[in-house]
Amino acid sequence: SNVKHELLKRLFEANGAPISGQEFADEYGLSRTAIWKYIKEFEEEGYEIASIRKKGYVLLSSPDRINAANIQQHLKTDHYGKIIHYYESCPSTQLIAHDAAQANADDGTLFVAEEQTAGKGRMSRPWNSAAQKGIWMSIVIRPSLMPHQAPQMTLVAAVAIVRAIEELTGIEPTIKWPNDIMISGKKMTGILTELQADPDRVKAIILGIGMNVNQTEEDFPIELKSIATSLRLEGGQVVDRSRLIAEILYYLELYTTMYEKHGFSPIKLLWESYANIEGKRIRAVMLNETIEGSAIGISDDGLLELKMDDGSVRAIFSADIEIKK
Ligand code: BTX
Repeated sequence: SNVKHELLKRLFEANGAPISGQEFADEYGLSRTAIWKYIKEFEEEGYEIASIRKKGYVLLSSPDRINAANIQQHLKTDHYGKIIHYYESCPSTQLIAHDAAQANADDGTLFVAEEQTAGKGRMSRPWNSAAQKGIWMSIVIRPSLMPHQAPQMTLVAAVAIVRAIEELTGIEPTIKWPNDIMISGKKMTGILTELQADPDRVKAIILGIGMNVNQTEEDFPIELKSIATSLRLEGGQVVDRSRLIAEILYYLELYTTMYEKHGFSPIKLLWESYANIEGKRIRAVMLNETIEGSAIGISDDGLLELKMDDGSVRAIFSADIEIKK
C-alpha cells in the first residue's frame, strides 16, 4: 500500500534516526498496531528494524532489493520513477508495461522485477534475467515525438545508461549500435524499444532495459559465458542496483527532454563520443541480407551509415552488427 511505502521511505530518509510509530500513525489516521504490522512485514521481507522504547523504529539494514522505496530514496527526477511497480518475479516487465501503457499509465511509470522468467530481446530472442543479479525494467514514456523519431530513443537510452554507469562506478562502457552496451567486447546491457503510436504521434514508448549488474561467471548460462559480462565482473565490486536505477532514470529524463526540445543532434554528439565506430570495418546482419563496409557514423536520424567497397553509402535502420578488428 501507499502508506507502507511512505513508512519505509521515512525509515530510509531518517538515516538511522528513529521514526515515531505514534506520530506516523496519527498522521495517517491509523492505529499503532497497523504500523507495527507493517514493521513485521518489512522484517519478513529482509529489513532489519530495531524498535526503541519511547523513540520509535530505526532501520538498521535493508535487503538487496530494487523495490520502490529503495529506488525512490535516490531519485532526483521530475517524473520518471514517481510511480514504480515492483515484482519479485514476473514473466516479462515489457509485457506488463505494454498493457499498462494501453491503460493510460503515466509518463515515467516504471516496472521492475528481481527476476524474469520469460525475458525477451529483439525478435523475441530470450533474455536471461537471473534473480537479484541484474536490472530488468521497462519504463513507459510519453514524449512529444513523431512515430519516425521513436527508434532514436534506443540511442537516447544508450547514452543515458552509459552516463549513469560512468557516474556511479567509474567504468566506461561503449555503445554498440543500435541497442547494446558493451564492456571489453562483451554485452553488458540490452535495450528494447517498442512503440504504441497513432499515424501522426507517439502515444507511448515502452523502453525495456536489461542490465547485467552483479553476476559472477557462474551466474551466466554456458551459452552466454563468452559473450556476456556484468558490472561486477568488470569492476570487481558489487553495485547498488537501486542507486543505479535512480541514476539511469535521471539521465533518461534529461536526455529525452533534450531530444524533444533540440532534436537528435546533441544526442548524436554524445552517442558518437561513446560509440567510437568511425572508420571501423563492420559486418551487418539484417533479416534479408548481410553486408560489409566501413562505418561513417550515424545519420541525423540515428541510422548507421556504411561506406561500401564500391564507394556507395548504405544507411541501415536495424541489424546485428559485428565490428571487425
Ligand atoms: P537483443 O535481441 O539485442 O539480444 C538478445 C541476445 O542477447 C540473445 O539472443 C542472447 O544471445 C544474448 N543474451 C541473452 N541474455 C543476455 C544477458 N543477460 N546478457 C547478455 N547477453 C544476453 C536485447 O535484445 C534487448 C534486451 C532487453 C531486455 C529487457 S529486460 C526488461 C524488459 N523485459 C523484457 O522481457 N525485455 C526487456
